[in-house]
Amino acid sequence: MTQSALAQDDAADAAPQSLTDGFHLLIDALRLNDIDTIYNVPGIPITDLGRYAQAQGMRVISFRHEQHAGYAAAAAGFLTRKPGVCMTVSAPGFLNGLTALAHATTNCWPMILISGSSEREIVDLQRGDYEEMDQLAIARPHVKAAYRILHAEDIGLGVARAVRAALSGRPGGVYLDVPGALLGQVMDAVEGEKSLIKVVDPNPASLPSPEAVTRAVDVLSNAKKPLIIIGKGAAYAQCDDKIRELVETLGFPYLPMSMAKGLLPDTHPQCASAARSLVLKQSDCVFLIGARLNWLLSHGQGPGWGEKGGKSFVQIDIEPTEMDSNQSISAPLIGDIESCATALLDAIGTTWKKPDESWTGAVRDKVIGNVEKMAPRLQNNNSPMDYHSALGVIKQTIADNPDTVLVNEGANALDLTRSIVDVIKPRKRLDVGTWGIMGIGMGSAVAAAVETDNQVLAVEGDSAFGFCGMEVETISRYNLPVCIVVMNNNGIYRGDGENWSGGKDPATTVFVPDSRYDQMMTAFGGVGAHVTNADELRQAIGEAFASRKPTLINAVIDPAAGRESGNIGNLNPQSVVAQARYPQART
Ligand code: ADP
Ligand code: TZD
Ligand code: MG
Repeated sequence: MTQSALAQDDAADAAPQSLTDGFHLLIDALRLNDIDTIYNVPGIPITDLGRYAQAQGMRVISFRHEQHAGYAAAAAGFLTRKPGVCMTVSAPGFLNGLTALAHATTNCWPMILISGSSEREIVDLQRGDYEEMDQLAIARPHVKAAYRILHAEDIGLGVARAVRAALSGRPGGVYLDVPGALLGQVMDAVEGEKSLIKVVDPNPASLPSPEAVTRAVDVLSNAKKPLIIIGKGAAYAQCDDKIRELVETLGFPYLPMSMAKGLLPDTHPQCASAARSLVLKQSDCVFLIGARLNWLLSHGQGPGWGEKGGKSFVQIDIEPTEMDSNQSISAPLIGDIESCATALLDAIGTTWKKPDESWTGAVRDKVIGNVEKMAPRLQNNNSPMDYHSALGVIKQTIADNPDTVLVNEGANALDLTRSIVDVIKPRKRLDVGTWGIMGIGMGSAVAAAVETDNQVLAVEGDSAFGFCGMEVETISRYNLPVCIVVMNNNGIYRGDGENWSGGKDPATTVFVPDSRYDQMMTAFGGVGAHVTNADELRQAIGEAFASRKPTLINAVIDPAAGRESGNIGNLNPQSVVAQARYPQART
């Protein structure tokens, strides 16, 4: 036996089996609540917490930056309906993780950020501790709940409160503050075990009232041109068969929001995605299922929504205060989606009269016409590619491999992928979410691979990828089946921007032209490919899927192919002064 092994043995003797500590209680409390994975970046005071968690059989995925560990935890929460857990060090690590925690809260996904922190007596007197910060106070405005645990015997309680807060009602982010000293606290092992709490029914069914159901059926049955909008709350709810039954029984055309794509296959005959403008404008009744009337739906108003006051709204949501947040909701159904859908189906029975063919047929004709119009654009083999030629290949890839999790971010790279690439199965699309964040890609890809073990295809704008690109090392290190396609158009929106002063600095929106992002993956032992046309792209993706090796494909896109801000250019502020001063600004 070596000297150090002997020393370890002595130490083990000195710590009898009858004791436990804060480290182990925290790990035991998480595991007791079915949390088996932690997304983390190590450092004081949580380095050993990660080691011990791994030693105890948890999956601990260490990232290069906390923001991406956090985005992974947020995506894991959406995919699994369990809180995704991210663990960070104090102050700067905590702040890096906080962006992702706020993102989880904004998207209504369950996540717990556990951050080590400095000691209260030093922080509260601002005596200047290592990475000192009042993290609890800073977290609070961005989360559903924030708790600090000071005593080992309260760890069970703290974790139980965090799990329940994250999952119950409208899900969201929870912050758990873990001062370093807590982890080293020792207590009796039997007492410690007794102090742990397994949360019972953290996500209880919430039934709509019978009056609310009757009212909703009344409004829906009076509609002549009804439309369903399905949001990512419905994807999160994991009652896919019930939602499909409801949509098919009602017989309304439906629009899936971005991350609700695939809940019913995008190829479903009632899917109206390719007739979006028509159905938003002409419908007379909109039935929202786990979708908010926020900016992504122009707040349910404006020219795209047809005549003012020309629509009634029915909405299912778990959160009562969501109602009337943008438009008057004639029939609110407050409850969980499964209970509401079940109650509606029971109420309408077998006598439901589907909407008139004059409406559903017109929508269907528009869909078929638009899909046919798009088809030839998706089949060109030009070099460099435009977005459409690259996405024609990706569309076929997903059609052939419907279990693939498609991760997607960028501007043009996002908007065009969303509208062109059909998703066939539920929860197979992860993207920028409610905030439209750049940089969620690699964290989401890691979470998708870790949580599902399915092949992941990340379609990334070159700018979007830049926010999280260092995590290709993480993907390589854990040997995850992730294929990244960087849509490389040399910049943000377009790669042909100019410096309007005529000076020597590059334009604010362009990057080093003809960069080779593929070499970032080969630097870490993964596979890199550089492709300039659709045939080469098809081959590179085929090889990545066959081998399941970490792969990065640098897909060369015409720098002039994109549009400013993709589909949301109208959100850019404009002024007459600027337009008079810069001729280039006139559009
Ligand atoms: P999208 O961006 O796809 O339109 P949002 O994130 O805006 O979707 O809306 C999701 C909505 O779903 C939120 O208002 C949330 O409260 C709600 N929600 C989440 N889970 C459930 C559930 N199980 N039952 C009912 N509503 C839910
Ligand atoms: N920072 C963060 C965190 N989120 C953002 N959404 C932005 C900045 C602003 N932004 C967008 O909204 S899209 C985008 C930025 C920087 C990048 C678009 O360029 P891209 O995609 O290369 O990713 P395309 O294909 O060139 O349009
Ligand atoms: Mg770009």
